[in-house]
Amino acid sequence: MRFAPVRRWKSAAVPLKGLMAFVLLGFLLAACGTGGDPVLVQQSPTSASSSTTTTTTTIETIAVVETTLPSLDVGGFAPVSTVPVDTRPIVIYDTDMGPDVDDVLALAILHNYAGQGLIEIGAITVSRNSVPGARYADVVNTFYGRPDIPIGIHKSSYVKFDDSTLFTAKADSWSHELDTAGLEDGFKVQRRVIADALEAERDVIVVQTGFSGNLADLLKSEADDISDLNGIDLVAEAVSVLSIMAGSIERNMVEFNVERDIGSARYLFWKWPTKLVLSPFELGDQLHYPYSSITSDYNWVDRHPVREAYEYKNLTWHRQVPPYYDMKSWDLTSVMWAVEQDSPRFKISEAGLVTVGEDGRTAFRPGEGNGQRQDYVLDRSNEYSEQERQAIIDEMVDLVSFQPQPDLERDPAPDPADQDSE
Ligand SMILES: [Ca+2]
Repeated sequence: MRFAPVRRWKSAAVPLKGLMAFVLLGFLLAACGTGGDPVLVQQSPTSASSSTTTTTTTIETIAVVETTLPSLDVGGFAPVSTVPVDTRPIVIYDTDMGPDVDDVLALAILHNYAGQGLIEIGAITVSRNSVPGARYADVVNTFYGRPDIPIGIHKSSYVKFDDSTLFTAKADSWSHELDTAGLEDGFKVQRRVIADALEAERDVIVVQTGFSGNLADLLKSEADDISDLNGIDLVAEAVSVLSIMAGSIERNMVEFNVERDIGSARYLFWKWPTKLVLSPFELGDQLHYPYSSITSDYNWVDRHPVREAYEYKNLTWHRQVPPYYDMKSWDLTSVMWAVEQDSPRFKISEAGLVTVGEDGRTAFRPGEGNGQRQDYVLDRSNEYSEQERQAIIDEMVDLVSFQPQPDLERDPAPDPADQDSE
């Protein structure tokens, strides 16, 4: 809600009414899901053409519906971007997907941004050797109508979690299709997405909200059949920024994402060649996604992968409101900053350098650089007023829980056979 898209994106040339209708159609279709199956938010021109009247705007890749769709509350969201599809930044989301639930909410936000036309989700790479983690990412992608997003995992990871104890175990209960036997190493998936983007002259943004194994392997990678460039050169050529949730600046602690794979984190922070923006532990720690939103904002569909992940387990480190909790929103901050870079919502430090010590402790050295890049830190929450902090939380809630208006919620789901009679 209430943010200005990144400045490099041109302002809207398509009538707002049509744009809003396009957004609304997607969520109308989402509301038409059946029973307990995942619903699909169709975004393609093909899906838009299911309406009786369609008009193709000057943006040839977006078909805008000019019908009398019910009015939906779109909160304070920006209208759909008119940035042509083939020039939108491509986001690679690298996530541990499982040990904590903020990754799921962060992924939902990416789908919201993609639905607004602000970005394209290029790939999801799981920074654990976890098929269930990959599957839950695919569940979320399928739920939001993007079942074909490439997914990779960190096969050589030594980070161990028992997925049977995590929400990722729930992936079995969702209908989705993922070639688990064919899952590739995350760095290879990343190489392919970046190489394709480079050829197409498109910007890539990388968001990391887990461990650093995939990105360290990417930087160590050599030229191959995917690209003639090694990993560092490939990143330097095509990736504008790494937005990363990791580390602690204010506290004398080793943050979880770093602690589980210190070697990879040290390599990443040593070698990453382009701009890096760090969301430290302290920021998300003070931004609590309200559990009351989970119980009230997701009931427009029988099953919602965000709600189910959130409620799967009582995670004690989040506990605010028993028996569940207001979730500390670490990973959401890095996703939001990655796409809303010019928004005044987040305060950002002066340029400097983030380093990771042998013990995993992170430090920020203002004014320094490593000859290749300079880093920035999203300011800690104690530098925000209560009003500013609440504004971020409100935006998080809007971004994650985007939904049809109550009049649609009350309507029974249409018979799927009717939808096929277009
Ligand atoms: Ca995470």
